[in-house]
Order: sequence, then structure tokens, then C-alpha cells
Amino acid sequence: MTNPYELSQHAADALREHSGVDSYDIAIVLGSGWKEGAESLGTVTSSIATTDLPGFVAPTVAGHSGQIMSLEVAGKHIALVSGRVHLYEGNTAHQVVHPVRTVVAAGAGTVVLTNACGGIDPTIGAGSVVMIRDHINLTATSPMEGDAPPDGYGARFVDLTDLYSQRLRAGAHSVAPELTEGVYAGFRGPHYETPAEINMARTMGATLVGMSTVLEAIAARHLGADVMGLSLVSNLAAGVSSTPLNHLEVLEAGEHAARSLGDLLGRLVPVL
Ligand code: 8IG
Repeated sequence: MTNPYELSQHAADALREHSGVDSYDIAIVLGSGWKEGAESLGTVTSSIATTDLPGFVAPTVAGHSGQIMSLEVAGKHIALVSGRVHLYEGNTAHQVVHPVRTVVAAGAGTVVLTNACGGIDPTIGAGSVVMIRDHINLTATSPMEGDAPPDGYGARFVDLTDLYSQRLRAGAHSVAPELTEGVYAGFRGPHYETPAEINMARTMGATLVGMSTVLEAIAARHLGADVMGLSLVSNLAAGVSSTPLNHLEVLEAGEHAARSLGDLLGRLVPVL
């Protein structure tokens, strides 16, 4: 059986061959609501269904279609990864991070992980974007679990001290001073939390709650990429607001925010 690293090399080769892009500079993984804004960054020069690349599993969530789009902005080759897959779809941690391993293997030294999430701080309303300063991995798994990485890769004991790059965050603040920072707690889902679990997350120092991003950040860092995380707060977390949570409001928050998300990404690209 091929190991996950070899598999991502094969996928990266297939992606390069299809797109004609020798080496990417930046990868942006698109969470719910981010796709439309990201596509407005520039002209998409090629697009491939992730199911046509080795090792990818198809997404099962509405609002996530599996594609890797290539575009060039300000002389930088960008891979837009749509169709994120999650643990809660029954995937392993290795399957969840395969898209990120693939784009890093295809050259991307900077990985921007976007998502839609719940907000714990009532003063940060739905529709706000928060930059991830750090995370708390509550999934009880890791993309580093299993066989040790092959020769040539870093050890499985990845240092996560500077997981969300200080340098990239400083750059982001210089072009988007309105961005606040928060700590993202990654749950397995797919159910939303109970109010007691949100209290727990708040007590632990979290300001955002979601079901993605944390494993991808670890895998990207392990491969030496610089990581940025951007969260669109789509709803206030359980017990923070008096209205019940539903997936539709998540999709709607994305639609309403599309233009400003595209504008934000456009400002960020030059500092990535
Ligand atoms: I959008 O309230 C979105 N994703 N865990 N909790 C968790 N994930 C989310 C939430 C939320 N909202």
C-alpha cells in the first residue's frame, strides 16, 4: 500500500500535469461560503475535479464541490481547493488532510485555511471574519497518527508553537487592520455543541468553534508550509444566541459575505 505522503506526491504530479503549473506559491482551502469570493481573485486558468486525482474522496456536504482551480494573481500561482472533506463524513485524518498534502507537494509554501464557524464571543457577530491565532484540537486524532513519515519528511512529533504564522498574521494586519484574532476549537461534529460544551470551549480560551481546519493546519506545518487561518463567523455558538442553529444560515452567511471575502483575500495575497 502506498503511504499517504507518496499518494500526495502522485496527486501533486497529476495536478501539475493537468494545470501546467510547475509549482504553486499559495494554496487557499475554501470553507463554506468562501468559494465565490475566492474565484473573483483572478482568472481561473484551469480546474480539475478532485475525484480525478489520486487519493481524494468525494465531499458529501451541500456547498462543498471538489475541485482544484489554478489562477495567477500578482505573479503568484494560487491553487484554490474547494470541496473540503471532514472527519464527520467518516473520513480518516489522512483522508482529511490529503488535499493539503497534495498542494504543498505541488509547491505551495503558504497555506490559507478558510472556514465557516460558530462564534463564542457575542460581540463578534455573524458575518465577521476572524483570523485564527491558535487552535485547540478537540478531535482526539491527528494526521500524524499511524506509521512514521518516510525518510525525507519531518518527524511525526511536529512542533506547533508557531502553527499560525506570526509573520503572516503581521502581514495580514498591515493590509486588513480590521481583522481581529481568535482561538479556534476544532470539534468532530457533525452535531453542533451543547451550551455546556460551548462553556467548556470558552473556559479553555476558544473564541471560535468549528469542525475543520485543525488537522489540515497540523499536516501543512509538518510539511514546512506557513499557515494562515481565516474564519467566517456564520452563527453564534449554542447558548450564545437565543436562536437555534441550522446549516441554512451557514450557507446564507457565506452568500451575503462573498464580496467582502473576495475583497479581503485580494488584499491578503500580496503579503502571503
Ligand atoms: I458554520 O456552531 C459552523 N460550524 N462545531 N459549531 C461547530 N461548527 C460550526 C458551527 C458551530 N457553526
